Amino acid sequence: MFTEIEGDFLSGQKISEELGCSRTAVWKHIEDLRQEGYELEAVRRKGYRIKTIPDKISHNEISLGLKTETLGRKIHFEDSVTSTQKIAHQLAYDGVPEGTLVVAEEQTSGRGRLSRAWYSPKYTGVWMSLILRPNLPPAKAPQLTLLTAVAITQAIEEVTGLRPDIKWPNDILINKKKTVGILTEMQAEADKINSVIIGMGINVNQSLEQFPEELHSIATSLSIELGEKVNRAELIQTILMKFENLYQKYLQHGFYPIKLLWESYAISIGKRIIARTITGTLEGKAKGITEDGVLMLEDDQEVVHYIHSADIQI
Ligand code: BT5
Repeated sequence: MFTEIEGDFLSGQKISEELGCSRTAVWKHIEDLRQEGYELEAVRRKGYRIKTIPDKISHNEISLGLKTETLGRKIHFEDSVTSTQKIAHQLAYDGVPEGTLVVAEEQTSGRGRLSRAWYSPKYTGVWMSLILRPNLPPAKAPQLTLLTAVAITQAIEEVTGLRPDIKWPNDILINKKKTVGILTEMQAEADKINSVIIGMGINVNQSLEQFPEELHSIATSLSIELGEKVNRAELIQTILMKFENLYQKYLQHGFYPIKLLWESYAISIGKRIIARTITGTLEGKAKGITEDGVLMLEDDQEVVHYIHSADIQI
């Protein structure tokens, strides 16, 4: 209906008559459209008007002009999935080549670490999983989370000019609010990685109202911070370029060059932090990361603890 009237107001009464539903149902439909990325203006006595339609991306937009050698050379592009991780796990198991990328416009059960939910509304973010097949022992996989954080940070800087901070191990923050979450999983044998599946969730064009209430004080998107919309396809291409560059460096020279870059973006090093691990809570100064990407925390008794996985409060 809205497409027929091109930018004019449509009254709630008219919508309910034409669709044959109640005014409450109309309101519900309007909310659904908002959730889908439509920006609607509501004016008393006039009704509703569409201000902007959702900005969709396509497989072609990502792959045309992509200059990488291996990353993203095969893309599985989906409109709606439960989780790109789930699809990527199956593809990895089926033997797809390194660099295969799964991208979705929406995830209905996006997930974070420890099965937490990752909120992934339609047409607003970058929700993707990259499959790698490095010839490395499983203990090295956490380094790839840090490498990913550097690649995404560099890409955000290049595309938006914003200056993100990395919070160990898997968050990227802008103005102290979470903008990106990374989830690294793998399929491995005792001493050999078969595949690493790197999930990347980036809040790009959500407005604050598009976040659920409980995330308002802790999350943000690139467009909120920048004050304008960001081209998601361009961001994906730039991430893949930066990633490939760092990954080649990493495979040739090891983690050290990546560690230096990571440290230049890290927010918590040298500061007092609280680390919540599955075995308990530790408080002290973040001294840095080891050559393997493990966090070193010095407590008030000057004992250094090596932390492999935790939620960090700064
Ligand atoms: C993460 O977990 O930060 C990893 C998120 C990885 C998401 C990507 S999207 C593509 C791929 N497919 C998936 O299914 N997942 C990956 P964690 O550190 O556990 O943080 C999870 C917490 O972040 C939640 O408990 C919320 O508090 C918060 N959160 C959820 N959705 C968010 C969002 N969109 N933006 C910011 N914070 C969010």
